[in-house]
Amino acid sequence: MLDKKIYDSFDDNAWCPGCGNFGIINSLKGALAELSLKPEDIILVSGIGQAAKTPHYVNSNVFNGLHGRSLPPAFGAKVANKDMEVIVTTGDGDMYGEGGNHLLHNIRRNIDITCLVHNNQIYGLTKGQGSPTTEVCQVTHLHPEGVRVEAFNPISFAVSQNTGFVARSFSGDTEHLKEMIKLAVNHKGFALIDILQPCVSFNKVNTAKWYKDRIYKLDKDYDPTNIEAAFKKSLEFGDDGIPLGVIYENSSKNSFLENHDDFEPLVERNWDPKDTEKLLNDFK
Ligand SMILES: Cc1ncc(C[n+]2csc(CCOP(=O)(O)OP(=O)(O)O)c2C)c(N)n1
Ligand code: SF4
Repeated sequence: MLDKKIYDSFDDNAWCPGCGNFGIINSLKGALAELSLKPEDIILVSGIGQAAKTPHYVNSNVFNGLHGRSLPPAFGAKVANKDMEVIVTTGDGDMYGEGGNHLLHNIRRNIDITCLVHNNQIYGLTKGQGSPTTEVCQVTHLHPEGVRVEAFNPISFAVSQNTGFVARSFSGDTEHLKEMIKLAVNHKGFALIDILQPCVSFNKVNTAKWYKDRIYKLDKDYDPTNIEAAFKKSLEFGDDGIPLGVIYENSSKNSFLENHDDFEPLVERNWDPKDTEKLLNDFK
């Protein structure tokens, strides 16, 4: 166990007082310290947004890239340095909106990355437009008559894609979040944590109280390895409750790097380079 002060950075913090990002960064540093990961052993990668500023405030290796593009450099960092602990820490707009395509394909690849999505159900940095997770009918600056499209359900999506590790936590429960981050980092393969986070300045609906009134922790006898039960659980989000914990886990899948450890063919190659020549000639 390390002292979590070693992750403190000297950058001035630009977050609003009361922002849920403070709880998330606190849990992240606590998890890294308890996992004894030194600043040089980790890289935090993000896109653009308030959440995406997290790497600025952590003493570690950092890559802060373009909006929606946190996963491509994270993928590159992991492939280039297998021993590096790669953690993406970014917003719901960044990951589920602009970055959605990268999320889908990195889940498929099962690259060993921990993906922390600070889900405040709004675009914070650009001052409160609806994000992919804003609920239908919610009024925002950009939708004065209410959002007219259904919200994206990241947990259902991730379970449906057989993502290796899928969890939900809350920025206001830093102990729970710290434990979820430790499990996600230790998971071999792609791990997603959707972290509910109040945006005190621009989301006046999903406040800390709104979340606290609805969240509950999964029972000890809940089985996260049952994909059908997990999918059913993933549909719970609203006034009847919002489950927190590991919703789905499949540890039996090979990670991307295991599948590319050597370049032995996965199936016997029944093809000769000369065949290409023949094929091209056939087209003439
Ligand atoms: C390609 C591109 N489109 C749009 C923007 C403008 N933009 C910057 S941050 C942002 C939204 C960020 O929202 P989210 O990822 O939810 O993070 P938050 O600020 O709420 O933490 C947008 C739309 C941009 N920088 N680049
Ligand atoms: S605008 Fe919202 S998300 Fe951004 S720092 Fe302020 S409270 Fe946090």
